[in-house]
Amino acid sequence: MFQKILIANRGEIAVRIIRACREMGIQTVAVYSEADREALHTQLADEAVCIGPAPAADSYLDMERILSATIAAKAEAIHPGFGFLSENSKFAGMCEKCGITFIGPSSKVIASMGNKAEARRTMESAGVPVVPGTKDPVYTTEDGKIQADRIGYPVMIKASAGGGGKGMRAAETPAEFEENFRLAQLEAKRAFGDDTMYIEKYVKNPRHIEFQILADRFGHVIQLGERDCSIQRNHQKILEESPSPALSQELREKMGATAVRAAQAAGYESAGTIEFLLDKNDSFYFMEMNTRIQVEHPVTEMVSEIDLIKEQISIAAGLSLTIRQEDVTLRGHALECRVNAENPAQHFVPCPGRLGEVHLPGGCGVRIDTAVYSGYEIPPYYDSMIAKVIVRGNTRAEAIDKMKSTLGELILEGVTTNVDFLYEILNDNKFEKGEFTTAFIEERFQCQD
Ligand code: MV4
Repeated sequence: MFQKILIANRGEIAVRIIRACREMGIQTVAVYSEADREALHTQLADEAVCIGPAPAADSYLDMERILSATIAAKAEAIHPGFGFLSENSKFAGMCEKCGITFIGPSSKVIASMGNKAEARRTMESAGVPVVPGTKDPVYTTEDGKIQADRIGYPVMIKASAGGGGKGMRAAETPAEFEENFRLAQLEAKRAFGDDTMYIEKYVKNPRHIEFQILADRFGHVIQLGERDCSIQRNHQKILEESPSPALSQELREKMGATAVRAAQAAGYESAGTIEFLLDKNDSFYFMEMNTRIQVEHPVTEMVSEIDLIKEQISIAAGLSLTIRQEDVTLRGHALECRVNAENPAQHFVPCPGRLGEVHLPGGCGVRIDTAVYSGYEIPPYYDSMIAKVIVRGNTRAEAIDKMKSTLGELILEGVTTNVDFLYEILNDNKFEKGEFTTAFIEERFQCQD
């Protein structure tokens, strides 16, 4: 096992990783920006290294500085968490060259799943269902138009280098195609320096269902059930749950087996997620594979009682998975609410600032993943998510009630948060019935901008 790991992240996920390392007897090195001197991860780690100024580009995204800190501290591995460098194949490759273990899949697998058109091809070849669409890259409006006519409208225009909804635009009719293709391609060129596009049939108001995977280097691949992440706004998830209220046991098993096949086709190692769209007829399609630990991983931990960060670290250390598929038992129902320092009344504008009194709830089946404390100043440079409230109940109804009670006990003085907005979701009739799609927030609140 590793003796020392550097955590190339901040906030609640850095704290989460420090805790897992401590339980495993692994020493931890935090890295922090000048804005994070007082941050909890900086204080909780065994060692802490300042890696630069507040803007992420000069600190948490600075690959050389992070590698230097790793070598100087004599850490053997880097845990990238999510966001920042977690899906950066160049960084993973640099770690490989330096003899540092990147806790995640190989740089090659990150690159091949990061190219969404290539991932789509890999999955299609492995018999994993994909949305009808293009096989070859599309570079021009003219070619795109021919492909869209063949697929049939409406279509979705996507950037190969995109993902998570970036560089993506729908075209409902041929008349809309040219402009939307040009806009999506321009966005892709600007954001990724890559204007390779692909086109798919548009799936109307799908549900977002993702399966948690664990895979070791010996070819063992298991799945830990699904998370329903349909409650989102502008591709930012707000509330996640497991199991999905939309799946029958039969469909769950079919999708789970497909997710395992998808991970095998990718040659995957580490914790990862297979994202599917599910349409109203219960047809499901591979969308993307996320090669990182995800924000919403605690939802799976609550129903599986498996510590995904510990498993991810063990796998990276070269250990064989000790959990077999038949050992995985998913019990009860878990919900996660993302608490953001933002103002829903002002287009969800971020509201950083100094917290006053903070009270974090507790109780049976209640988990709070956060890095804030009374008097902590939320810096304006990073994500506005300040806490994840996760609950587990024996039933979905119990989990919803528990979430309401828990949010009711949460005190975060000094900043505006989305907690009241979360209540509105939890109190919604359609949500309570489990009848929602990715269009839920837009339809219910008319707040997509
Ligand atoms: C789609 C789609 C409809 N049809 N692809 C957005 C994120 C990315 N992972 C895939 N996304 C979508 N791809 C086709 N062919 C609708 C979405 C989509 C979506 C997907 C998951 C969760 C929320 C979403 C919100 C809007 C659109």
